[in-house]
Amino acid sequence: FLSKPDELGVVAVGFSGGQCKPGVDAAPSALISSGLLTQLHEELGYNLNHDNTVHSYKELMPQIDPDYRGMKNPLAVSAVTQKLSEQVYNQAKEGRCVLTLGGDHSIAIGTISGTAKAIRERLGREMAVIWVDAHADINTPESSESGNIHGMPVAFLTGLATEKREDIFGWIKDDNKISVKKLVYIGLRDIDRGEKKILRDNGIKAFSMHDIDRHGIGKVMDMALGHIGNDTPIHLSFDVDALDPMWAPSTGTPVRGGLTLREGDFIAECVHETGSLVAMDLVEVNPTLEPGVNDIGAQQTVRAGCSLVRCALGETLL
Ligand code: HAR
Ligand code: MN
Ligand code: MN
Ligand code: MN
Repeated sequence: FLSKPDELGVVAVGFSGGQCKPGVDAAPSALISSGLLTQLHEELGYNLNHDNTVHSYKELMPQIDPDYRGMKNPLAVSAVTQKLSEQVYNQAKEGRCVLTLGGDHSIAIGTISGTAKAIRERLGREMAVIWVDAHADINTPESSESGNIHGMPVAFLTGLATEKREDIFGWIKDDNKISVKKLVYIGLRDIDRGEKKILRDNGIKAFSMHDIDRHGIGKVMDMALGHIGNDTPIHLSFDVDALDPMWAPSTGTPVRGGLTLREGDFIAECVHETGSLVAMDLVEVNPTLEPGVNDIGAQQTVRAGCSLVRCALGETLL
């Protein structure tokens, strides 16, 4: 194992400023209320390092936050992810695997930048990122049509987007970044034209739903992990919208034709089996959307999210 096998860092991030729909900030509390942390402790035996706080970072929110290079809420997203980066770094540098419960996917700017730096210092290694998502989230501020920063985290983390202003992601230094060569996507099916060009021009490894249909999820995981290479530290960033809306309807931008719950769990299990998982994000659960009768859609999505996390942390080991 590249992290202490029985220790887990937990960071709960109730943040929704990377996109426009309220509610995704309520996900950490919903996941925790449904018993996720208790299960990780009592059933999987982890010693949890958690401050028992769902961070909303209200103290970091600016009074006014005008669009900048087309980005919405740039100061807030930058300030929150900078603080989160430090929290995740502090957990990872102790040798703990770090679980972050989001929040929208902009928070990956904080989590990945924090783990990347800690892993460089602790292991002298560059880590890989497995990004499981319907979307590539690799827009630059200029290529983005929405201005929502949750569609841009990968661009800032790989250095494909840069900004000098320290208060708008200029705090992301080289040791916080990841290489496009060590990035692998799984589950893509809704990619903007500008993003397709970025993926092509940079030769980024991506397994779309088409690839999963063609080869099956088993072969796709062999290829994805083969691309990363043995013994490479892995940060798994899991957007619940990678799952088909049949399994995870309560998310801000659902896209039909996605992963089954079993395929999602299988991805997480395969990453666990490598022994190289150093961090996981679970993002974009929005328990206030698709409430339906008795909140069935929200409950289903929360349950799916809990299952993905347990699988990545070793639940199905025989
Ligand atoms: N690509 C679109 C954009 O940049 C939509 C992104 C939707 N993103 C997420 N994260 N839900 O994966 O705005
Ligand atoms: Mn916390
Ligand atoms: Mn995403
Ligand atoms: Mn997505």
